[in-house]
Amino acid sequence: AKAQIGVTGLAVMGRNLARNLARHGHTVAVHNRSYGRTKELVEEFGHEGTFLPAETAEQFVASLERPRRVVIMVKAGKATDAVIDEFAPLLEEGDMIVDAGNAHFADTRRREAALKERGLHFVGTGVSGGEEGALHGPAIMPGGSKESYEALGPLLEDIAAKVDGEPCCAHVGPDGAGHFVKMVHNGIEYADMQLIAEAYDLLRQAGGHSPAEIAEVFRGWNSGRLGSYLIEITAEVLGHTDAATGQAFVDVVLDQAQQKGTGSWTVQTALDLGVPVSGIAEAVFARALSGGASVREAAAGLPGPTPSVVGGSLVEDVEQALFASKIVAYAQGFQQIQAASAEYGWDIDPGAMARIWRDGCIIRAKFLEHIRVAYDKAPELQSLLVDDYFLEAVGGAQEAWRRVVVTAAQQGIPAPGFATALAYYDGLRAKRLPAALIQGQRDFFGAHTYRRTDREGSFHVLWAGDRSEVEG
Ligand code: NBP
Repeated sequence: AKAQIGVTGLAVMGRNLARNLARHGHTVAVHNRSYGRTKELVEEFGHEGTFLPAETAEQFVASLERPRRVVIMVKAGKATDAVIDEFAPLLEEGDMIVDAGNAHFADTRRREAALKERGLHFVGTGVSGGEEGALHGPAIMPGGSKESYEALGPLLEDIAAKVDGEPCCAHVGPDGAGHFVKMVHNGIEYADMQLIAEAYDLLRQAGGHSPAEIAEVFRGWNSGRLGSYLIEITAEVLGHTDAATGQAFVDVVLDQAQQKGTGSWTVQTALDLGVPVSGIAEAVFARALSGGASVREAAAGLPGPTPSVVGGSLVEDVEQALFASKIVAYAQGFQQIQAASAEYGWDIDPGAMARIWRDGCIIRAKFLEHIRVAYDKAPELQSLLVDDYFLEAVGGAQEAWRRVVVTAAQQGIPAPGFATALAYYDGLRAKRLPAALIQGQRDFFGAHTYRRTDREGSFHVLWAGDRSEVEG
């Protein structure tokens, strides 16, 4: 018998994805550049289902039923191109290459266009949830043609995470749409983690609570509207004690956050699209700031207040600030998805994205259900912030949110995520912005012209002359 699907690239992700497929009763062809990993997989997990191990690309391709479905799970970048170059000549019209790695969506667009010319479907697919997700049910975000989804979708939906029986997998849109949405997912993940870290820092420094106490606070929050995987694991990390020193684990970890790049991609792409994803950007910059060891050391003597313990309703206020800032970060991320969808003609359904992120992925959270409902009610929603549920939540949180940002500033505790989210909120709701003055400055030094509030057209003031207004 032939295999319904094949996986090439059997490091942690590929191996677990292949096992997940086999555990669901599919016959899976498996291949890896070096045969050792293939052998290991079959020896260790062969009993879990039917694997067809292949030593060469030719054997692998020959063991697949048609149309062939080849999943590539290798290191994103050059390795992906190398594998495509190796397999494409062996495939026939109508076959599918599925790139399940973390590719940049622009690479996916390029690869899709090239393979289409050869009659092959190229499906750039976002897979979220890390190794555990790949094995037990990830969130899956496939791009590519509708036709390819007909042949591939049922298999992917089968192995995806489920919420009330609904799979966390949906066709996102053509060419690079799947990888784009996965990228924004990761960007939102950066923002979410930064906000949680700021909440911890405020409770620690301004609240005077110990990591163990804060772990309890997070546990409580996890059973409320903030309920999510990231809040849950935060409580676990904060509650952990370092075995070697007996200290709180969080106190022995070097405070320099690393990154693999998808957060930066999100921000770079947002800049190109002109979408203000300030929450994600601050999160990426905050990691960069933390990693700048030498400049931090040089600046350690800069004057500032010494944080002192503030009483009152700090814990409740921080919960409100965290929820409101999180809503802003998601609103910005969804706006970026909608902008790209319009730019590239992807026709992405934002409600479906919220639906498939409800489980399997790192940002899985209770509140995604509200996002799904909001977009199902109004697919053309201008911003999540104007949906009834979110408007009420943010409106109700804003006083506490402002108190938290003020406290952070007064105490000298950096809270860039909370502060930028609040500034975005106030910017959006402003009746008049000082952008009018910026237009005046631009007209002054560069004759860039401006539009008026009271009539159509563009205008310019003869600044160097008699300062009369002319049509621009
Ligand atoms: P890695 O990203 O560590 O890649 C290792 C795999 O790539 C091995 O199978 C290796 O083969 C293969 N490979 C390389 Br490297 N260069 C190759 C080449 N020139 N030709 C053929 N094969 C090559 O594996 P991973 O951590 O399992 O991640 C796989 C993909 O999934 C990546 O794109 C990653 O970004 C993405 N992803 C990872 C996670 C996660 O939590 N780890 C989550 C979501 C997505 P070899 O065995 O012969 O060296």
